[in-house]
Amino acid sequence: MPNLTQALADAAAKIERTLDQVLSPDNAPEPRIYEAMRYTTLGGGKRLRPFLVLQSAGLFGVAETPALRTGAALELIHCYSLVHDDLPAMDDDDLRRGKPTVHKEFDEATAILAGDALLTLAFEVLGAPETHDDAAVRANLVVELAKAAGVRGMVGGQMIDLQAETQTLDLEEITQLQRLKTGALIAYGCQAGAILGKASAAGRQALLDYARDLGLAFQIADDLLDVEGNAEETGKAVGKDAAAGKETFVSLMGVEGARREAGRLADRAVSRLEPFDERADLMRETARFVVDRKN
Ligand code: GRG
Repeated sequence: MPNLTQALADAAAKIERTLDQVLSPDNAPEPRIYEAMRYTTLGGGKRLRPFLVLQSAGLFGVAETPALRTGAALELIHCYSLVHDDLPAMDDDDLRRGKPTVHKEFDEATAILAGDALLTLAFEVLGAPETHDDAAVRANLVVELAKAAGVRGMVGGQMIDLQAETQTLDLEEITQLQRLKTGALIAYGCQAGAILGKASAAGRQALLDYARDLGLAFQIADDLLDVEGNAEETGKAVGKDAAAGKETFVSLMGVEGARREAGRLADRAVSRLEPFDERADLMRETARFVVDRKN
């Protein structure tokens, strides 16, 4: 069985090449916007979301190019969200993936435009015939990504998060917030392979159930890193939630309680993959990885 660390590194290298291709500045009207898009997208990040696309695609025998292009589109959306989240009007962060954030390296207006351009490029990539020869599959990929990234997904979760600065949320509300803000893109990564491979409804549902637990476990680990991690390892500022007085899984459950809950969710995520054979082993390992990660 391939080792997860090696598999993540191999997938990241392939995704890097695909992102480099789709971010090629050929015929760019203005090089600066491409510089900012490439600065924020290339050469960093765990590439966990595209990894999930590649793994779920592997369960259904999907060819490499469709999986890589779908994974790259998802990573473009993730990168856009990080650029906008780091802006002064949102989280106001200076450090991301171990280097200055886009508005620090370039300027605020360029960061807004680079985020907008990454968001729209994602849909251009998915809609192109190279992504899948069946137009219905491409349409499904586009619609599901729009839902995951938009008001019923990540953007909706971010809005609740902004409001949480002035009101106290309970565990149920935090769970709902995080299912949208972080969980929706992770869920897209897990179901993308099923869409590409025209899988049965049952296969797609099993992956969505896995993703629901994985996404929450991932977010609890993120909250733990904000308390216990350091900027050197995480590549971003830590201690921000407590400084902002925000409720998180850790503030509500305590460090030990949060760690236990992340472990429980990871175990349940693994059990959701029961219908799949050993081709799902790396997804099983991924559930452990997201709770044990240091960045
Ligand atoms: C601005 C529309 C809009 C949304 C922002 C995702 C998000 C919503 C903000 C990011 C803030 C944040 C730190 C969220 C916690 C979970 C998360 C998305 C962490 C970063 O993802 P990783 O750990 O990062 O996969 P890398 O750099 O490895 O890709």
